[in-house]
Amino acid sequence: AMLAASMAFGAMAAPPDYDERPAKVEPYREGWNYDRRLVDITMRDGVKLHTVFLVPKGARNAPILLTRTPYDAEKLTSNVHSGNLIAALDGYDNAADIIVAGGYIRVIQDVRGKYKSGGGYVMNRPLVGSGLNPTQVDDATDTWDTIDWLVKNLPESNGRVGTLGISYDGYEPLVALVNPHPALKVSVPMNPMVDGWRGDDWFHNGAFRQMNADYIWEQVATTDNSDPFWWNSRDIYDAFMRAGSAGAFGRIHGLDQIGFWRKLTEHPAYDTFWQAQAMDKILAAQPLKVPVMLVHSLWDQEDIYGAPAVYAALKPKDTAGDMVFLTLGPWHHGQEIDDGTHSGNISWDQDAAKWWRWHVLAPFLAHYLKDEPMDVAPVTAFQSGVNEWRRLNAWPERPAAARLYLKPGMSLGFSPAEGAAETADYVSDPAHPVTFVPRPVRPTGYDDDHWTDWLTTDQRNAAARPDVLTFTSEVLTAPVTIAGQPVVHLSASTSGTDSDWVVKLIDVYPDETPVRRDMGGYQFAVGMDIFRGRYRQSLSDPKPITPNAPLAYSFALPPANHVFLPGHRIMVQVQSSWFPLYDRNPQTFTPNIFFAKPQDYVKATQKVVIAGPSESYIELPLVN
Ligand code: PG9
Repeated sequence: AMLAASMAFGAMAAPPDYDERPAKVEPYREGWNYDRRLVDITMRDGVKLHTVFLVPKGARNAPILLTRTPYDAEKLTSNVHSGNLIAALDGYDNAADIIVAGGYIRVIQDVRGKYKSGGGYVMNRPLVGSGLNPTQVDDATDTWDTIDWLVKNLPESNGRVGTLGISYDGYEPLVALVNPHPALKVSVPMNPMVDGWRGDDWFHNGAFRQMNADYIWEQVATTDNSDPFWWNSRDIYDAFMRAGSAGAFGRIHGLDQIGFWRKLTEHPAYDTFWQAQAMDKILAAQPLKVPVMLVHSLWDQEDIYGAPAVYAALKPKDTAGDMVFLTLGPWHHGQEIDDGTHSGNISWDQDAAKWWRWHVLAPFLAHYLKDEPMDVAPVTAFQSGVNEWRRLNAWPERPAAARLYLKPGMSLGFSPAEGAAETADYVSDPAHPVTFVPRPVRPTGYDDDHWTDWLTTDQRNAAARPDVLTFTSEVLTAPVTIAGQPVVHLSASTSGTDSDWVVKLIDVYPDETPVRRDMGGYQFAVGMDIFRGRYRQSLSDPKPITPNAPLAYSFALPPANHVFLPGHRIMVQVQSSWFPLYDRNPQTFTPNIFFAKPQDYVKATQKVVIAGPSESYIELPLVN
């Protein structure tokens, strides 16, 4: 009987589904202080870009602040689904306090090919005319078309647009400067991606920043970043060490499916692929039409190269001195819109981000977008050590000229060592690389906080290793002030045929410190960077290193605006790996390190010259 009934039921036509969802809803918005609008703006090639508008209630003659992002415009503008704009905006890219106080119309747009925008996605889409973009559209044309739509379709606006953003979103205000729309009145690139090979996200002087693997997968594999990268290991040190080379890691994790990953592996050297995209080079060749403030974080763990490089490229064009501005803040990547009281264990004795937002960013934007007066110095630079903001007329304040020598007795001094040639030696073993932070190493990100402030972590962990050379000055009896980019001049040999050199300039705190007793002896890095030895003679044409011959390696450290206080010491550390942030140098020259074979990874004896005709030194931009 049951079977018969079910068969009979099956034979009946199933009733149509029903749906309780209304065709359209009018959400309750009583008390909201802004209107939220979603518009898909059509670009010149017909592609529609998804754009979020947050228009303060009653806005009239209000300027527009535009951010273009690959990180989900809708998410960025509803971090707290709130009727109060300052809450909705709070988070990445939004200096919410001064945007709301300034009465700006906030516009955030998904870049082409991401989230709800149409079109194709290309990581930092190269500009039309770069030789790398086969189309007639790029982020510059998309920005132009967007601004043109905004000023023609936003009756609440005063027809003036500013662009600002952090990181990738800081790259966008830079490309907006190429053939800028006439309504673009100011640009504030914050911690921008500028040159992915020299010193921003992808490489530093040729050493590959492999820990961005998850970002590349999540950013490119899906339009909405919906497929999380699977590390298959809690301590990603193990994930990378087990794989061997970065290329092998990519193959294991499916990254070969990603076009951008393949481009990285095909362009390990500073070739045209990288040089044609370098925004400092591109903007150096452009007329200066829009006032711009480059915003740099002195402890930027992601884009520590870009802002100073663009400033150096543009400043010579600013003959009247009123178009190109620079901020150097005591921040990690993007911290300028957050709590600026400290970076990791280092306290700034004030909220250095809030001060900057209200005393520099707010008047700077208001001047160009609302004709308000401003008194912003060409360079606003935080002087760490004394922890005070400085108004400077130019940057660097001093050229790197004072030689701090690495000397016998693992000492440092401003005069070279006398006597016969001498070296300080260590064995660099790729099977036991120096880590950039203590293990377990977690993925980059802002949940596990070791990544955000890792540049200010205590360097004593490294100093304790036999494969890290540590040179230390006497206790200072007078301040030593630097204001510029130190330049490393290492004279060193390796028993291998390739090698990485990591050099760190460190402020060593007194053994006993008041108030913050835990900071006694802290080794606070003022500037650190890595250089891949194969590029010693040419960044674009790598060559094997002659084994066991002392050779010269020169490279700049990031900008520093620091006072080594009396009672402190200056320290320099030298090592040959920085894992797993950077891929390991096998220390055997191979055509492409991405595809080094297990047998290429060999121990090498490193000898740093510390006395004799070619001893090593760091040129410091010494103020006193
Ligand atoms: N500069 C950040 C980033 C870019 C690429 C890889 C990893 C990080 C950023 O845009 O947030």
